[in-house]
Amino acid sequence: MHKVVLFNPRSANAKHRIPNTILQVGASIYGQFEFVIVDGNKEVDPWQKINAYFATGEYAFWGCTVMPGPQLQQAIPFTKQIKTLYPNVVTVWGGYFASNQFRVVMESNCVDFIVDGPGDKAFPALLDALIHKKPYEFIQNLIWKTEEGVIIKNTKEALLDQDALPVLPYHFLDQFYPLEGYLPRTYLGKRTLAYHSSMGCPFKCSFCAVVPIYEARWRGKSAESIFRDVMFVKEHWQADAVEFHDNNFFVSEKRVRTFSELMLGQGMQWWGEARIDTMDSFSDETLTLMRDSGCKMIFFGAETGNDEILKQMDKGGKQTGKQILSFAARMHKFSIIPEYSFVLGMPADSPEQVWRQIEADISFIKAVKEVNPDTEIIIYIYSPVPTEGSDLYQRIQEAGFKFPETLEDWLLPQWEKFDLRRNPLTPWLTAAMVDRIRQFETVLNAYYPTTSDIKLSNFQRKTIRTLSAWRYKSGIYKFPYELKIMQKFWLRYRQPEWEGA
Ligand code: B12
Ligand code: SF4
Repeated sequence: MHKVVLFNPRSANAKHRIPNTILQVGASIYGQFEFVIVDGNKEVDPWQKINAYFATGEYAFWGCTVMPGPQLQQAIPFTKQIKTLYPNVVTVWGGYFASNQFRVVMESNCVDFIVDGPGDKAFPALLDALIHKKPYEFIQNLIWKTEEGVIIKNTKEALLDQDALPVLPYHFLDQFYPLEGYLPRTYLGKRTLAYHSSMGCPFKCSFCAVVPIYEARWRGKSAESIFRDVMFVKEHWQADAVEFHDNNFFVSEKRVRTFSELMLGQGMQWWGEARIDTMDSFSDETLTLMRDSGCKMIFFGAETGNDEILKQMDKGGKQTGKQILSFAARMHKFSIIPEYSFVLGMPADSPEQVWRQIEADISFIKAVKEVNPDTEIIIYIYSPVPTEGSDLYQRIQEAGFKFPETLEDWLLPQWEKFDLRRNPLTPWLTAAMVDRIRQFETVLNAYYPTTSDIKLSNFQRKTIRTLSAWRYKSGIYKFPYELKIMQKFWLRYRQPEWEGA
């Protein structure tokens, strides 16, 4: 028997979104190969279910998606266990961790194949080859190992026409886990749909995990297809808001305009991720249309106000500190909330220089809040991504940073925190620097409680703001215990690493 178990390891504590990765991988084999879906987010003990499937002897394939961080805590032990108990089962991994850390994954000997990038063609082709004993050695987007143990990375396929991909089998997923359980209440609406409308990104920021996989390529579904899918879920499961999980939803102004026109009057709020320089080139007319169609907030990688570092990050060369500030002010006019993410703690030539960069970014974030207090700020500590060949990667290696050398090491608590961009493990950052960044974040979140926190009353907002004012204004962020206590009980500012947007 040649059935497939598709697995989404646990990735969040609550408010689970539709597992779009597994859904799309499922779409690629739907109607061709029999498969089941196991979602670690929805199971108390997923192993029990997985083991029961394999114990029937009907299942020959294990397909697991893996992003860095907590997903590894199920992906690694379960895959190893399958290889031990069911050695004939073929194990296939895909996703950002599998692609970017392919050596360590293949050397673990528990993963037989990695689908490197989109699996829409590669996965059915691999299953077909293995079942019908055809050669798989030339399937594009595949990483495999020769009998001698040599790891081979096949060529990448051109990005497929996204409108020609099979439709997402929402009803099939619904048979395993009721779809309405994937439409959580968020600040956007009562039933929020997560949707992914494009693959890749046309840029090459040197710190970004998308670049090694997509190599500056991007292809999106048409506005009409997106609208069709959104309306399908609205009609069948009453979705009333949408989060676009694309790396870069706003690459094409034309696509955004058409989508916004289609969404007018639907009463659905929506959110997506964009670049500041791209969106700053959008016309006022487009921004107005976006707002009128329900676009409430947009996530931007602002990264830093330091032009020198922006250049190092290779943001495409167009984004500047000045533009980040003026764009925040521009968004204010259109009542679209910019959500700016900053990356603090980049490497520098000396510890003094690292400190100067951190302090400059803190002042810059305060300046952003000055021009548009509605701007939501997300602060990350820089966690390197292995973009081999980039100047930045060269620099972090020279500074003594090393990734784990075995798959098991990725399970250590310090690497899990690294993935969550909470504990950088980068040799140039001292504990005092990390504390300064985190303490500033605490004070900032208290002085400007986020608008997306739907549970906070006006009274609570005012109280916490008043209490934190002296710290925010004086720059004394040390030991903000009083704010921490209030935040623990009142504030639940968004933690995208666990909840998504
Ligand atoms: C939704 C999402 C989440 C959700 C969880 C999703 C889930 N699986 O349950 C939440 C919000 C919880 C989350 C958390 C995190 N995430 Co996340 N997440 C995403 C996001 C926005 C969308 C993923 C998605 O649905 N894609 C849609 C599908 C269709 O595309 P795809 O995943 O690429 O899948 C295709 C191929 O990769 C391949 N494929 C993938 N898996 C498999 C498996 C098999 C068997 C096969 C054959 C093929 C295959 O085929 C698919 C179809 O073509 C991506 C960014 C992005 N746009 O992809 C980031 C992203 C994957 N996350 C990322 C990160 C870093 C995290 C965090 C670790 C940290 C953080 N601060 O966000 C946390 C922690 C994760 C955890 N707790 O385990 C990074 C990974 C970067 C990296 N360094 O490798 C990304 C790329 C965002 C980014 N640009 O930084 N995330
Ligand atoms: S624009 Fe965003 S998604 Fe694209 S390469 Fe840069 S950081 Fe990555």
